[in-house]
Amino acid sequence: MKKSALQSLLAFGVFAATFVSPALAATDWSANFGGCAQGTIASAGNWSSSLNASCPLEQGGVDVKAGAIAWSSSASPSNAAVVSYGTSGLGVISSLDSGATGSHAIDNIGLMDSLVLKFSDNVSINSVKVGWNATDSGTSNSSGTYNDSDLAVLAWVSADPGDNAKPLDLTPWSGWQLVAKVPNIGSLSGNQASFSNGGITSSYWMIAAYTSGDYCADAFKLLAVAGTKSDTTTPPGNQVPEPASLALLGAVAVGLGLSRRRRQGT
Ligand SMILES: [Ca+2]
Ligand SMILES: [Ca+2]
Repeated sequence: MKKSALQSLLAFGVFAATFVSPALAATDWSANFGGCAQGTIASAGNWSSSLNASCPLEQGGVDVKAGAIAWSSSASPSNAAVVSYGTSGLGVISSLDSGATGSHAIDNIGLMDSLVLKFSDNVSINSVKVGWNATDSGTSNSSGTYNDSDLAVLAWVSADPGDNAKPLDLTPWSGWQLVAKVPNIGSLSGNQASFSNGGITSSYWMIAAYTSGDYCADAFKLLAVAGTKSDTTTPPGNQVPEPASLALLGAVAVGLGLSRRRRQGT
């Protein structure tokens, strides 16, 4: 069976950080998306045109903007938009979403949604917080029932794509690296998770509805991210200090998990 775009993407991930705890990690910047205005609809694959420039995100000297992307199980990108829900955070509406609760979150029923975060500096993300999730607020729509909120954090580790390029082009997927998987963030204290990130820094990060446990039916809205700022001036997508053996194991593990998901369906 053909892999979906996200599956292929995550299978190329060479590092999956160990989830640590819901406690706050040491940070020197944070961004809260609770005050963002609506984004605009981006045409398929052109995530950068959905970047929300009006978010009040100058915190800790790091500016960040959020863009949306969604794609189908056959790796076709969809039109998508960042949608703001106040203190619930940011969701993604894509072309197959109904607009119902859960559907207009970052979800993976129908299409697989993610937010791309574009930072003004090279940063490391070490914690995420959601303001709404399907674990706390289970809901159903015509496409299915959301029952948890598995989340993935990925970093762009390839060349700087620039303002108008697309780091989410369908090739090469290896430009993104899986940094952390957070199973069911809505079950954690404060709907928040902290994790080790292996020292990876980038100016492009992605927060995606992901798979573990039941491998499907995830929905959440991203309220905040935090982390550390790199002291270097290297372009986005740089160092990835990871032994090859661990990298291979991580890729295999992810691939096995995703194969299982495909067998179970979404
Ligand atoms: Ca959605
Ligand atoms: Ca799930």
